[in-house]
Amino acid sequence: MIDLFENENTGGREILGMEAFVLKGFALPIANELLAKIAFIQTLSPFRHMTTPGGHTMSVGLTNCGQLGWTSDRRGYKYSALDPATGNPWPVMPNEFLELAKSAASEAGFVNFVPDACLINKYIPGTKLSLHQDKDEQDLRAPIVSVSLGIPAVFQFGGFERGASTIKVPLFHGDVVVWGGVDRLRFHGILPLKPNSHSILGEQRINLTFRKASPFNSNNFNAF
Ligand code: MD6
Ligand code: FE
Repeated sequence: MIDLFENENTGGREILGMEAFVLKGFALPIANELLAKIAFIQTLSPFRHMTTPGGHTMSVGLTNCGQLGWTSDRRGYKYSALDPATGNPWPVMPNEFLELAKSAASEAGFVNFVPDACLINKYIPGTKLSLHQDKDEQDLRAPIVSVSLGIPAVFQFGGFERGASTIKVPLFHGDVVVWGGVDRLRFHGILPLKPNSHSILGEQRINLTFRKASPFNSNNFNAF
């Protein structure tokens, strides 16, 4: 099926919580640049399906860029400076990525966000991401900035326990979710993607998730 309206609406914001927002279409002006950088990154660190500690193969394909990359295997989840598939450092985070993440964070009220990790997830129709909390980062005061590209997905946004009720939020090409503060540890996930096709990406959704994975360090402040 082809979407005539790939971006439901642009320019507004949707409030998901006290400190959680969808910035509609925020990344649209630079979406093509982001896609070009992703195409380059995957030549250095290809998308792969990681194994969860429970022994399942993730349906999401993933890679990373930045100083630290999120990885999973039978031993658990962790951030690592090296790509376990290549033994090399993860590709450098492009400046466009960094600037987008900083400006989206400040738009949502989080000043001084400097991500050191960008997880890049690839979905095809049928792919899902089960409800989870993002808690592998050491400085939970930093927000998370999540950029949706390609075909739409339904984001589930819940409470602080897995069983709590969730709201369902459609995310379109160019939408950016920013969340932190009191909402930082909410459970969330992506429902199985419906068959669809995007004019540029085809039958794919790519999600960029920016985090600050390293511990709090006062040297990170450069206000003076
Ligand atoms: C995704 N996102 O949108 C998966 N986590 O593909 C996440 O897991 C996520 O969008 C934390 C904050 C925002 C997110
Ligand atoms: Fe997450």
